[in-house]
Amino acid sequence: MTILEDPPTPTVPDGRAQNDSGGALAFIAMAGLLIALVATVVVIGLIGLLRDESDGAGGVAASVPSTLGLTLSEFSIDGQLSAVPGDVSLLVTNTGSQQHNLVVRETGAETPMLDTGENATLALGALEAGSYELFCSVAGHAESGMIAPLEISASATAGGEAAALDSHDHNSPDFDADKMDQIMIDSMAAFPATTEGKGNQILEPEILADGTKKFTLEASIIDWEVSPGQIVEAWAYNGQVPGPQIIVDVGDNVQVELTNNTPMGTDIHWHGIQTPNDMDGVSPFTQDPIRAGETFTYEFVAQNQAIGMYHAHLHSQISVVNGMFAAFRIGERPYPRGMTISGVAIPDDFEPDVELPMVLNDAGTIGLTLNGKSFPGTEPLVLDEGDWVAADYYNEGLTAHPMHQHQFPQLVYAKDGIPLDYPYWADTINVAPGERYSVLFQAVDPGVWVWHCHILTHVERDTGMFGMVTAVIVNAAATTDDDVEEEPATTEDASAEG
Ligand SMILES: [Cu+2]
Repeated sequence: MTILEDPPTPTVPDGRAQNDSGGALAFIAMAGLLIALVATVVVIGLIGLLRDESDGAGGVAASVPSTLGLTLSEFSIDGQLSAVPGDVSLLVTNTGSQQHNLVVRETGAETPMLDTGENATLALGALEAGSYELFCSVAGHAESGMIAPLEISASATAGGEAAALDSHDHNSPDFDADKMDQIMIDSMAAFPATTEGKGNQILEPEILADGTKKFTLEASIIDWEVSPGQIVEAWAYNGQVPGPQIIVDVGDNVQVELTNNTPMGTDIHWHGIQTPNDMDGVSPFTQDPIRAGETFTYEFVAQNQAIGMYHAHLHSQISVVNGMFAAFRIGERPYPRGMTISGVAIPDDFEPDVELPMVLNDAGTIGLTLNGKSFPGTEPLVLDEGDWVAADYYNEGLTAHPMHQHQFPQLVYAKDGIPLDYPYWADTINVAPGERYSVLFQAVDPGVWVWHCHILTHVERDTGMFGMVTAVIVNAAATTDDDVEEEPATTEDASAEG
């Protein structure tokens, strides 16, 4: 990930026709005349530029080659986004953790798909003054923010929008540490922020005459507020991201009626749930696609305890990453009751105080999120000192996320819903796409404790903190007798400290 030095400073164009060997006097005279002529034109041109900073209506615009350094990451395009008219090349580096490319909409030029750390040079040839649109063509990435204007204008300077890139270069004249500190601090102070919409709501079934639990789902495209003011087109079940939680008991007869109001065919795969083959939701093999406007009912017996998910299978690279995913649980979680793990005994009658699904995503219109929200829109977990939490991680994204908890070790007792014979404690748990990890932790210390993905570009960018971060806010237990009525710290008190 190299950072470009400043692009070439604009210089006046060379006179083209001066390459003669020039022996004869007459020729020297001619050349002198020519130089004078070119100089005059250049001076006139410069005056024109000074008078009219826009496009230089005359047409004698400076024409110099520029190489612009750009970086691709989840989900932004940063770097030098302005240049003077002339030959423009882009040195594009993928500093993210997923594949990206860069396309110039107006010219159609595009880099190959770049893996993490790869770069490519995209020669665009001569660009006239104007605004060009750069974007990543991976499905959903432009919608998530990987879109940026490239401004070609005679008044462009080497600086311009280059601040983002220069911010990493301590030697750059544009490096402004105080400003960078302030941007980060301001972005963190915005937490927790309220947003419209909440996912993971528990879906109540209709109980049919024979005891079957019938759940009704509608898939549709909705406006979803990922973080304050950032509203995206989500593909959602029942208008929420993640979709509603379905919880049934072992042995239940389950029906799920899905009406597809998205524009494309769909189906539902019950990930980690055992079903008859024709209920596996893999069209066209196990069923016909549920076309736009159609309804299909899945029916199966909930055979085994499971901590699973449900999501679309057909067009999953669009619909799932854009929001069509949710948690599905059968029976009780397999708590390690009566076990002693690294010296910590879990009581025979253990019950958690709080249960929490933690659904991870990183792609599509939803982007880097916890439970469908990006910091500061992520919901803090507010606890009382001593509370036990049962959290289930579900990764519905495209890359792994090492989920790190400050202060409280997490007891991993089930992987993909399957109870572990040897549960273990860890402060960081790497959750790959499709995986589920079920953990317990106890909030033994008051304070605001950060809980986040430890891929640092999933939580911070030059514009501040974002993405896969939330906090565990632990209110101190009242130190006086039980009959003291209301002394616990409020959420605001606690979050103000952070
Ligand atoms: Cu991550």
